Amino acid sequence: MSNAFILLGSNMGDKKNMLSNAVNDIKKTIGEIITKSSIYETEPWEVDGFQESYLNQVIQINTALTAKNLLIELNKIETKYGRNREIKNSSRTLDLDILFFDNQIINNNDLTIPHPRLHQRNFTLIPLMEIAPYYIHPKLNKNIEELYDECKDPSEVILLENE
Ligand code: PH2
Ligand code: MG
Ligand code: MG
Repeated sequence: MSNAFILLGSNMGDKKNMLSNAVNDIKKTIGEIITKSSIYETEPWEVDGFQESYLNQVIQINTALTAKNLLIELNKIETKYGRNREIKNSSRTLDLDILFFDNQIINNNDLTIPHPRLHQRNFTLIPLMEIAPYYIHPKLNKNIEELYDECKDPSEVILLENE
């Protein structure tokens, strides 16, 4: 069994419903959900032109899949909810990114683990810090709290109530 952290994001349509449908699909096709962060409303980060705010959430899972097969299954769930990948960083119904996969370091064309930008973004660090503040980044050798303290991203991340 492997342990993985996944970032969920949505900024189109019924965003909150999208995240909960994705969590249910992950449970069915990928593995057990160990922990879920709250849902946060986050300012669009490094996108061109106007975009709606995002909802982001991080979950921790156990899975029997390899990292490569996990990516394939996550892509299927994104496609099921209408994700269209033509334009980089365009608005999306659902984005599922692998942040960590055990302590593996992977650098392939289609898969980089740990996620290469996770330490630069409040929208990832804040939900991750809620559920795993002392988890050590296997490449940077710092924990999530330390990475957040060093992160210079000024963008706003707001805890959604009733989560
Ligand atoms: N995802 C991106 C680009 N910008 N901004 C926020 N707030 N949340 C995201 O999930 C996000 C983003 C590319 O995947
Ligand atoms: Mg993605
Ligand atoms: Mg992404």
